[in-house]
Amino acid sequence: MALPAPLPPLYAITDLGAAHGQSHAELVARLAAAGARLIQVREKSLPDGSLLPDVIASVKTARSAGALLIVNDRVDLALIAGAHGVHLGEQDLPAEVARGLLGENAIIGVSTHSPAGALAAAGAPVDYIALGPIYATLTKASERPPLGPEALAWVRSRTSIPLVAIGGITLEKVAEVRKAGADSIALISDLYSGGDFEGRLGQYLQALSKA
Ligand code: TZP
Ligand code: MG
Repeated sequence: MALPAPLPPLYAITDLGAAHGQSHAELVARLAAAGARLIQVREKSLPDGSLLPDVIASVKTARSAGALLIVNDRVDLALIAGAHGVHLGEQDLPAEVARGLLGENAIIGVSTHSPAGALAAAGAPVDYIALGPIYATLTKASERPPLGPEALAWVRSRTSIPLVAIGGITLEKVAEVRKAGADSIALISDLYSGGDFEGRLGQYLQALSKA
């Protein structure tokens, strides 16, 4: 499995809602230029056929910038585009099936929503586990209550698999989630909400270098 150790501490996720008409690939280029080394293309609305050229361009852009490009949900697009990997949720293909399609060198991550679920997922052929929401978030409409950093700590004390914290993370929470055992923090809303996401990303990288 081709995940670098340690996992890049910042996991930037694309959001076309914040992109003001830019494509995922344009966002990927700007995120990578600002220092992101692990980037996920997350697209919940566009159909596969419309998204494919953007994913192909995103992979090309990320590769030339030395960043890893992970595709959310869509294993087929990841395979066609030669992405570094996929991020799977409960509604997506099982990790075992994605592994069979993408091969041993692909990076496969999964979303989990409880400490027990995260621990169970560590038994699947995955390279990292995302756990969330850690804090309250508006990005993903869901009834799920925030798990708190203690959920990360619980999982961290029971498995050594790379852990990604997601959901409601802000700059002020970086030290807390890192202390709880997150190898990486995944960001959407707090990255884009201020308008200057490259500047915000720089602030995160600086905070992460100390946490
Ligand atoms: N899963 C749980 S929260 C979330 C996903 C994909 C979105 C990211 O959260 P935020 O609060 O926008 O950084
Ligand atoms: Mg999904």
